[in-house]
Amino acid sequence: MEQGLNVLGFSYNGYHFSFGQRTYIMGVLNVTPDSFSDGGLYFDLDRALERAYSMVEAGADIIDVGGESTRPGSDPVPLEEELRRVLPVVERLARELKVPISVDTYKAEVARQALERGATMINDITGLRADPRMPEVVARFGCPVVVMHIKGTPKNMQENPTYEDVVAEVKEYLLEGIRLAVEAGLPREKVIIDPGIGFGKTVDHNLEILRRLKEFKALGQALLVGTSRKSFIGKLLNLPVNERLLGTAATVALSIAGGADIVRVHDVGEMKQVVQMADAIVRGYHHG
Ligand code: 8Y7
Repeated sequence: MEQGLNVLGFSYNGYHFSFGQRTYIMGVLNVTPDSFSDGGLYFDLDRALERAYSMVEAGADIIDVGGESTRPGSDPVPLEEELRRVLPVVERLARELKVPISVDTYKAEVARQALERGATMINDITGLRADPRMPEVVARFGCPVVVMHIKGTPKNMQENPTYEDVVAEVKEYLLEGIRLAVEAGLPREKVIIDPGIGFGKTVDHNLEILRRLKEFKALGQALLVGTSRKSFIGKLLNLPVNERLLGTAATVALSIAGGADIVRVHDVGEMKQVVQMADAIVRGYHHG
């Protein structure tokens, strides 16, 4: 079935989501120490807020706040530290911004406290597997949740990932994540699925997922894709992380052609142009 004839809609926390009409842009807001010059003893709240405001100005529909780096090889962050990084930012942004706040966490306690402070969405890179309490938390609030596929952990995921059929295995994992959420009582339409580009995948796995993206749409859920500046682009183009804008643009355009409903990006202003063009071509949607 054509996208756009099949609109997935719901409201939560005063925000309405209507997937299928146009592509939503999720802007990345890292609140990890390496993002800041002071080495992490003290987070510059105002700098994080500035960055969020500028992404909204540039066209972000959602701001994704994350307190743990999940780059390959990175270590987990203790609960207390993650709460300390994330909660003040969430509280201020939820009060001051006119777009919904997503919280990138796999810890149920972080999710619970962030949702109490006004967050609208939870982005779980483990697809509800890391913390057995996560399904009940998102179900109790009735908030949208991103169920992402990962093979392994951020620490070890890039150590020789193998699949018989990467799309089949990722789909199975996402189906189980949907089941966990629905079983806990969350309405199915609030589960957003994500194949987890770069999370336990080789360059060829990532390319095959993007090539076969439409197969994920068959699960009937809204679809998020995060390719922004990722290492598969760097490896293909032989470019460092600060020179991957055009490579990212190509993946964003093709993700939308493949049925993505949300794209998670760092360079919001630039990708807004890509999204507008792709939405006009793919969906016949003209951004205002
Ligand atoms: C993704 C993500 C990251 C992604 C979702 C990076 C937190 C790595 N990537 N969440 N997070 N999807 N849902 O390079 O692809 O931004 S972190």
